[in-house]
Amino acid sequence: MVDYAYLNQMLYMGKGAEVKALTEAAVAEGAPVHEIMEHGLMAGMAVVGEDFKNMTLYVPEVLCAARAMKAGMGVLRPILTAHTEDYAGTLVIGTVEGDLHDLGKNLVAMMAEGAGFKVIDLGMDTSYARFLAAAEAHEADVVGLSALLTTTMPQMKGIIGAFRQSRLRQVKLICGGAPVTQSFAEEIGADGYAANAATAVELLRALVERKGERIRG
Ligand code: B1M
Repeated sequence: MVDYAYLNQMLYMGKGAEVKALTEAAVAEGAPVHEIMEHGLMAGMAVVGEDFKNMTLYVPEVLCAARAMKAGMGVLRPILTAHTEDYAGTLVIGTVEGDLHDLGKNLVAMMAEGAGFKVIDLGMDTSYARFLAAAEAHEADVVGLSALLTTTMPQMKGIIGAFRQSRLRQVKLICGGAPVTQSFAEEIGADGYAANAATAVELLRALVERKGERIRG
């Protein structure tokens, strides 16, 4: 049986090699990928977040924990992103300017890829100009914005405004990240909000389906 408490602890301690090995072992045992992600990796990171907030952990330790989480996510990536069908649509995704948090965005990107989307990942600290250029170059159906800081959330409003004033005004824009809410998304004129990676994929599917209906109709 997978010892998720131990995996949580290794992630908390920033032990990347151990997290990788434990994640591989969990996969080999046949544990569901979403269970490993939630109970093994995200649960460990949730404790890091709590202790960071309470100032019993500091940036260097949090960085190590984030690296360890990436080591585990690297094991799950090929499983989450495997798909055989044609592309369901094109998603351009990034963390907004000034924000260096990318784990949640990476997870959304991986799950979208696994759901059959072509994903163009712009990384973190992404300016509105890069979002616009990538959406145009890749003919994006949806642009996904991630923010983890209350101070970078306003960037989302600026990016949506820039899209609406450009010739890409039809592109759907969705947002997410821990401090983002449905009401904030509505307030800034986003086409959708998702609280986690699984609901982000549902939202993406619904948005491209609606676009297909409009084109057919
Ligand atoms: Co930072 N950090 N951090 N941090 N960090 C938070 C966000 C914070 C809440 C910690 C705390 O105080 N409890 C706090 C923000 C407070 C606030 O704004 N109110 C904070 C702070 C203050 C900071 C710094 C300012 C600290 C400092 O320097 N003094 C600094 C800022 C740097 C910057 O961005 N300019 C900073 C730095 C860092 C690290 C670099 C050390 C590291 C990031 C490493 C990395 O990402 N590569 C880090 C981390 C790891 C965290 C916490 C601990 C964990 C975030 C995380 O990765 N969670 C975080 C605490 C927390 O969130 N509780 C914290 C796991 C991830 C899978 O979840 O990202 O929420 P999450 O993604 C979820 C959903 O939100 C959603 O789906 C994902 C999967 O379910 N989602 C989307 C995300 N994006 C989406 C997009 C969508 C849809 C859904 O559509 C497009």
